Amino acid sequence: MKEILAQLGIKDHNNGTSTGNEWLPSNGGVLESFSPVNGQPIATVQTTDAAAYAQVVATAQQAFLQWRTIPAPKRGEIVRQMGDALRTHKTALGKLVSYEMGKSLQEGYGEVQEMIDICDFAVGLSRQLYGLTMHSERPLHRMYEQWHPLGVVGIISAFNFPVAVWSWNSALAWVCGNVCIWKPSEKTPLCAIAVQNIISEVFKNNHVPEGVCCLVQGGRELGEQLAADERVALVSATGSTRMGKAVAQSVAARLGRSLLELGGNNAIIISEHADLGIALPGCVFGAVGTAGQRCTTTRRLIIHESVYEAFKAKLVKAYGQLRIGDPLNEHNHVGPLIDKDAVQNYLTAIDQCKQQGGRFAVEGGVLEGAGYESGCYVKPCIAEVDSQLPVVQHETFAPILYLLKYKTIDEAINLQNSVPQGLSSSIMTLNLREAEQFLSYAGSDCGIANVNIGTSGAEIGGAFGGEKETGGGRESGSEAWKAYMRRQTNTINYSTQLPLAQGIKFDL
Ligand code: UN1
Repeated sequence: MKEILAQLGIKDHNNGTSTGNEWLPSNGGVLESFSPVNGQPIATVQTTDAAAYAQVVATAQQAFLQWRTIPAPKRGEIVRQMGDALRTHKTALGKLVSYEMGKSLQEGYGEVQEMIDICDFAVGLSRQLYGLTMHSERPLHRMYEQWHPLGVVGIISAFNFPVAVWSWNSALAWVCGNVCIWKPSEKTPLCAIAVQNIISEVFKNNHVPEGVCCLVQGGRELGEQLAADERVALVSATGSTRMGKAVAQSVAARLGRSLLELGGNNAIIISEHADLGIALPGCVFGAVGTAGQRCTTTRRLIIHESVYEAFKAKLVKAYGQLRIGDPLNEHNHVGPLIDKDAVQNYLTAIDQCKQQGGRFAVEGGVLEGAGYESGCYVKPCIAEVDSQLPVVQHETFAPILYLLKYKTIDEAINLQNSVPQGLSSSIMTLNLREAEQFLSYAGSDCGIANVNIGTSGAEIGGAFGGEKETGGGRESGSEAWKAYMRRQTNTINYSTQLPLAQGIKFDL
């Protein structure tokens, strides 16, 4: 790992604040990053103090005035080079993601691949920031709309996707003409430094001014500062619903814009018409991948009563074959949770589930002994519940899967929707009628609804996000770019008269 850290420009003690190429001195507190893989400290990061924060925001504001003058396709060309730089560093960065966050190496590489994919998407987008033209009701008038950049975009990202979620936001924000200030999770500060080192090189080669690509590091207070800062036009925040509500209130109080991507409580309906052969890997990967720490993780299976016992047996068998251990060893399926607090939350949820009447088909527990010294490795577990108990309504960021039984498709859809969150959902069925019902206005209430694939692992081409407590934001593909721009309606009169709309007469 030492070699990888050196390759990515990470030292034992790092400055955490950057305006691009420059790293600013700061007297903020120190974050120490520990790897959940082995519990060892990796390196420290100096957090951003008030003076450094002030300098970052002022530099970003200044940079915006220049960056917005660069034509969008030219900004896209810089983002294209960013994708190439990420291709070059994919292995090293993927390994660091795996080591600092604890996800499997394959998923670490997959995360960097998502960054590359969104760069490619953004390059094309840079020539497609389309506005509509309208027919005016007045003669010799023309109406159209333009999309202009917003200014400074603040990006608050979570530990579970320490680099990809930032890139979904920043790649789009940049081609749209904005400048970005990134506050990564305080649990994965080194991944952010590595990315800053990779990206700033590209920006330097293209003579981009300081301030387009900024990094600040710190805890909750720093996030609150960004949210409350009226100079930050848009705050895009990914994380818990608790955090999202605080950000939303603070941004709304100043009538700023927020884009929220918060908790999920994702379910897969396993119909009696399902192909159980494909349902099984979809459910198991969804539930245990990233050790249950994706916002798209499968947390509930809603299974038709006629296939319930058979499918449960398949799940129990598959869980028995899971290899839990060092995520950098490609042989393992499941790595550690991020830290001991997460382990505590997992244990608390298991206790609550038992108290509320849940029965465990696969028992949980914390692993001990050789290879598990960090204390962060837990057993993915499966609980059978008769109804959506309070613990089932809540998102526990850990590999706990709840099984529910249903009789009719209406009942299944109702169960799927009867939680506060609304991110991702799936149905496993070969029956066209129920698949279409699930996708209809009367079906899933989530931002993502799939048929015959699981709830996690969304591609970047679609808009990513969800409803209700998930926050309503959409990131990544489709028309998500519009959240990073302001729409301006333009009416141009090329006549010799001044007719008023709505037929109003105003003769002088
Ligand atoms: C997240 O967990 O915050 O759909 C993002 C997925 C990934 C992204 C998850 N592409 O599982």
